[in-house]
Amino acid sequence: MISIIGRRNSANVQKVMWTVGELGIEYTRQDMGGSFGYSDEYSQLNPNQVVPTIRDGDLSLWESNACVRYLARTYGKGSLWPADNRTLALADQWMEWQRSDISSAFFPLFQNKIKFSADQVNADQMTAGADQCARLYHQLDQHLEQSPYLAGDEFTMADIPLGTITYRYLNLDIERIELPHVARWYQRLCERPAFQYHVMIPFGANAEEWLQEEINNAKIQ
Ligand SMILES: N[C@@H](CCC(=O)N[C@@H](CS)C(=O)NCC(=O)O)C(=O)O
Repeated sequence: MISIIGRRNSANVQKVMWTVGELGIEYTRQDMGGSFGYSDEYSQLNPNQVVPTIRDGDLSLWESNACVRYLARTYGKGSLWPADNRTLALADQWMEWQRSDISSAFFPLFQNKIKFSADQVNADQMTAGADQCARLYHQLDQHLEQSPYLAGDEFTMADIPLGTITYRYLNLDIERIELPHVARWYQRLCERPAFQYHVMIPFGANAEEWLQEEINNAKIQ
């Protein structure tokens, strides 16, 4: 039984939840972070004061993409974890790109648009994030013109981190450039029950609604 610790409305937690959902692994999830705060016991497991952390037997692991890789490699060889090294390397590349480029562009956009109260909003930061996302998603769109999934013809772990952020990006009330190939890939993700259940959950339109959704999702497995 895998234990996942982190609030259900965290994108980094959702990556891990989606992964266990795809793999059909038994799990329990415990609320932590955000309005739930951090227990002393959790801080011993993860000194970064962020979520998620997972536990599998006596292993305790943090960093969401490392958790996705661990679960895919341990429980999904030949499916989420590609069997050949070339596909594996490409999967890794897109996961790194999500963690570095996409994350640093999207985070300020999402924080300012949804999570910050009016007096905290930094309009310049939000515009810069939106411009950066447009540039990166255009690049992603060009890649997905050639390839149905990020690492090739099949769905792999690579699609999970970027798919999770893309749900949020495409559902933000902002102007976006046309992304026909991203849209087709995203539509395929939307057909997956584990994506629907763990990722496609409302996140509200402002700080108050965000918090309400966090509370609404408490205890849901
Ligand atoms: N690099 C870390 C980042 C984790 C992270 O920043 N998580 C956010 C939620 S998405 C968090 O814990 N924020 C503080 C909180 O929720 O209390 C990872 O990928 O796991």
